[in-house]
Parts: sequence; structure tokens; C-alpha cells
Amino acid sequence: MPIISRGFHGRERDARHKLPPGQYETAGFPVLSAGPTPRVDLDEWEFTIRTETGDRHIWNWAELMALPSQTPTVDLHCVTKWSKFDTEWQGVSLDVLFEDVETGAEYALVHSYGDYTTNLPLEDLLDGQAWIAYRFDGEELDPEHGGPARLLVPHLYFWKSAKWVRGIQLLDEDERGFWENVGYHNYGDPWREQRYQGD
Ligand SMILES: Nc1nc2c(c(=O)[nH]1)N[C@H]1C(S)=C(S)[C@@H](COP(=O)(O)O)O[C@H]1N2
Ligand SMILES: [Mo]
Repeated sequence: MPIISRGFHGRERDARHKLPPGQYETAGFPVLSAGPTPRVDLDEWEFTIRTETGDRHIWNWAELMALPSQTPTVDLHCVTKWSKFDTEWQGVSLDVLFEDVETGAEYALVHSYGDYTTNLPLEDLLDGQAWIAYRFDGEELDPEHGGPARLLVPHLYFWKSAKWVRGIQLLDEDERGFWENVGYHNYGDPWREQRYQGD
């Protein structure tokens, strides 16, 4: 008969969660934005996938809302070393948005309202790994956390999850985004601690 039940619960949680190397857990939800929070009117909001041949697939807000959504619960890992467990989102899987997109491109450059960009291999956006998320914790996504909609790609460091997402540009050649251009790792796998170029 265990005397200290607190220890039991601790181990129970640890069995489901792991911290990547160098990370600590936080219960809060820090805001990290490189510039001011853009205000995007839903009447003007658009999300565009542009292929390497120039084809454009465009959704307005009503069209995004009409797509089937998912409610992923995921862990977040920021390169500044905080991790947050069990965050609850609602959004549209990128698999849905890419259904009718014909492309042979391997790379994606994600663009935000307000000019932030981040790059990743297209395959990291597919197969249930990424969403255009518009609700967090049962509420509309807060503007400072990327509302009305942000990219959510939780298996990479959180800087890849572009807030205020506006579109994805498909490319035959990789192109670095905002943080990647100033020395952050091109791929950013938290489990391999890929924080900076050369890690
Ligand atoms: N458009 C945009 N997206 C962004 C950023 C940003 O500055 N602008 N910061 C990135 C970084 S470094 C992190 S850690 C997360 C922070 O998201 P949060 O503010 O919701 O915690 O957003 C990422 N997405
Ligand atoms: Mo970050």
C-alpha cells in the first residue's frame, strides 16, 4: 500500500509526458512575438497555398470554418526552453487543405500577416502533424497567441508554428524564414535539441 499518493500521480503523468533535452515545464502560456500583434478583420482574412508552379488555392474565413476540424491535444516546446503539456486546440488539418493541391515541391515557406515567415519541409505539414488552429482551450484563439488562426506544428520547436498565418508557399528549393535567417536551426527538432544552425 503506497503511503505517498502524490508520488504515484507524478509518475503516472511522467509516463505520458517527456521533456525534450534542456526544456522545463511551464503551466503558463508565454507570449513570444517578434513584432506587434496584427489585427486581421475576418471579412478580409484569407489563407493561400501557392504551389511551385504558381497555382493558388485560397480559402476565406467562412470556407475555413466549413471544413472538417479536429481537436488535437499536444505538447508545445519553445526554443527559449519552456514546454507546455496537454494544450487543447481546434483546427483544420493541413491534410484537408492539401487534398486538391498538386505539387512536387519538397519545401514550404509559411507566411504570416505582419510579415513573419518560417520554413519547413512540406512532409512535416502532412500526415496528421499540422493544423491551421483557430481555437485554444475551448475559446477563440487570442490575438496575441495568433488569432484568428495560426499554424500548429507541435513536433517542431514552437517558432515553426506561425501565428496569424496567411499562407504557405511551396518551393523546389528551401528558403529560410525569419528566425532561420538569424541563426536558428533550419529544421528545429526539440528531441534532437536543434536550436541553432550547427546543432
Ligand atoms: N507571426 C509570428 N508567429 C510566431 C512568432 C512571431 O513572432 N510571429 N513567434 C514564434 C515563436 S518564437 C514562438 S515560441 C511561438 C509563440 O507562440 P505564443 O506567443 O502563442 O506562445 O510563436 C511563433 N510564431
Ligand atoms: Mo520561440
